Amino acid sequence: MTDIFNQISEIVIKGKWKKMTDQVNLAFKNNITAKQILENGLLKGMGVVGIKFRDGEMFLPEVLMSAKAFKTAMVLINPFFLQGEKSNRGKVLMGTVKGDIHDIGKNLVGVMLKGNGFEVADLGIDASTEKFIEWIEKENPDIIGLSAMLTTTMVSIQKTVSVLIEKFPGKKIIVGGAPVSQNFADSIRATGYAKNAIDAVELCKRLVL
Ligand code: B12
Repeated sequence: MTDIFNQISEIVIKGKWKKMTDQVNLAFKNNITAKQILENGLLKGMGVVGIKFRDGEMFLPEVLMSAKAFKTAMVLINPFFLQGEKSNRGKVLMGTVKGDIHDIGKNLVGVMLKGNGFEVADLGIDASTEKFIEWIEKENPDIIGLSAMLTTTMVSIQKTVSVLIEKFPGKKIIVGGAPVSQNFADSIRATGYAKNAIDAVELCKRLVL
């Protein structure tokens, strides 16, 4: 079992995405759950990628391949997360802010929310404030979720949130992503913050009560 997790993790680290499907299927054959694949294989591997990238041991093209490997596995495990509750708890609009193209975390939050009875609208990456406004008017979500993974794009979160608070008073706005914290969320007057997808689900459940 440990070996299968290590293999999945290695595939992410080495970016050997073509090998991912076989490995995930092997994990399923061994009764390993989607949650275990995610936590013990994929996230572990991406954690190592993050460290190697930070330390200059991995470069952008390699990290892109790692992201591709991660996403290949997500396509296979997503259906298991989506089998959860069928109730309609409300709608969440998710987007990655202007200047930022990271979407793995945002997508994971979206999948977990869907599996817990939320409807999710996804406006994608590198989204301007105008795009958020357009989508809010179109989708009328109960909660708006903004993701940022770069210290530089925390400014985009701040800018967008301040406009959204003015334009849609009372709308619930949540923020997240690696450089984001509860303190930052409080300082920009966001309604909430969560550090990962599991906590994001709990946060959204509380907000729609
Ligand atoms: C994969 C990756 C990439 C991929 C992204 C592929 C993709 N489609 O997403 C690529 C190769 C494209 C990339 C590019 C870059 N990256 Co990059 N990347 C990463 C890496 C290694 C992993 C991110 C990831 O997917 N993690 C796994 C997911 C599951 O976790 P997560 O994203 O944190 O999401 C969870 C939580 O944060 C939270 N969450 C996320 N969003 C939201 C939203 C809400 C509302 C809520 C409630 C919660 C929430 O829940 C999620 C699920 O649990 C990180 C390292 C790291 N430590 O994060 C660097 C990292 C984020 N990247 C970094 C950098 C510098 C870059 C580049 C600028 C590099 C360059 N020189 O060009 C570019 C930026 C391009 C751009 N304009 O955005 C730095 C940022 C440093 C900083 N402090 O600003 C990091 C931290 C790496 C490092 N240590 O140096 N990157």
